[in-house]
Amino acid sequence: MGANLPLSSDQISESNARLTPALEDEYDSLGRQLDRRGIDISAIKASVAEFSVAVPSWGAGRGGTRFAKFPIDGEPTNIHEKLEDCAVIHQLCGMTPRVSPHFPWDHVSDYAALREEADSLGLAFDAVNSNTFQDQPDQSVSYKTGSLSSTVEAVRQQAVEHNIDCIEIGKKLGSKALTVWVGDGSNFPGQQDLSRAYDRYLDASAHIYAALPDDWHMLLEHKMFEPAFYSSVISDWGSSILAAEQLGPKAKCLVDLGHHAPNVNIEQIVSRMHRFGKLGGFHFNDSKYGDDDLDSGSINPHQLFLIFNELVEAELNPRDGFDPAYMIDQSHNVTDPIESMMSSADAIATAYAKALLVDREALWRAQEINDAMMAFQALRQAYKTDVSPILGQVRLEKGGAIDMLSTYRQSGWRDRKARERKSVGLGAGIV
Ligand SMILES: [Mn+2]
Repeated sequence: MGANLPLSSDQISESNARLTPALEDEYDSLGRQLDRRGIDISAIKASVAEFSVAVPSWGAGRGGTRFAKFPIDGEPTNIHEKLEDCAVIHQLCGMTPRVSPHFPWDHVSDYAALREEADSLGLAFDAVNSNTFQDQPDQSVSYKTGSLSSTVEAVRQQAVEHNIDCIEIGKKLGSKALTVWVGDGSNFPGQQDLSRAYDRYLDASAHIYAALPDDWHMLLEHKMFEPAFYSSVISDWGSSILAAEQLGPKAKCLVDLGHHAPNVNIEQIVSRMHRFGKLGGFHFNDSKYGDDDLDSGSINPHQLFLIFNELVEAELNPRDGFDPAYMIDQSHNVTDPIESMMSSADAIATAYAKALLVDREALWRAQEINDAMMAFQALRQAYKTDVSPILGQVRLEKGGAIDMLSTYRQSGWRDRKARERKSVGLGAGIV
């Protein structure tokens, strides 16, 4: 842990002391229940303790929609304040040790100093994210025709150079991956030659790939629609995996849970990508209608569980290796982002813990003899189990808070920051 942790560890301990007797009672009871099912609770706890998920720097601020953004008092206004808030999240939940930065939003003049600053807060940096979906004041050509797939060569060149700049920044920050999402696409049938646009994307992306260090991954993030409303160049996992195949072994696919058509079987996409060694990472969030960027597990926790069921299968059967980059990617429009990210990390780790409880032998046996009901029950029994004592115990042992939200609110962090930080003022639209 870092030397400059934001919250008082005494205060966290005091809060935990009140809750520890009840937690011990519930943990012991769950332990006996799992023991009757042949599961060692301490092994599950150890796996959950190993689990981590990155948080996005931009998630520390209030999001918004294309209609409006309503900031909160004490919201972070720059990468330094965002890191502070991310450190609060990690200190309380113990499972978000990395921050994923975004450029140029998080630009600073001294990245070595920024890395030290993060380290002192107990944090490291995760994948760097490039931005070629909006124009910046100092750039020479506009992304209004797209970026990596633009028909304008100077635009493609600029987008390639920006991504290479992001790799260079990432090297200084200790990152090992570049996440590339492009908003490229079209709004009218006929506006764009669908094949040539993809060709241009592949050609430009190959230049970025060539600049990637050997131990890095290039994570390709697909998205069905928005900002393009007729066609997107990298619209689905098919376009993504074909591009990753063509680029080479360092290119992998990133699944953002909100970037699919409604009711798509995302867990099956996960399984397919892993089958071909192309599952590179996740952006966790939840949705009701489209790319809603709601809190993970808030709408469909069962889907999150089924996805983790596939991820645990992948862990057990790593094929060409299995090391996906997990990250939260949400827009917190009506909540304190710190509270949303702690609650989401908990929902994600809960889905993972439940997936670990699946009786794999029983599941595989039922699958082999085509016993659909018993195969389903193997999943259902795990899903029904309340694993919260395991998560609470993991947090307690890591120096985090058993009850994250009440400990956070008691700390008065946001009120204190409201007095210290300058106001972000009225903002328009999503960040
Ligand atoms: Mn995303």
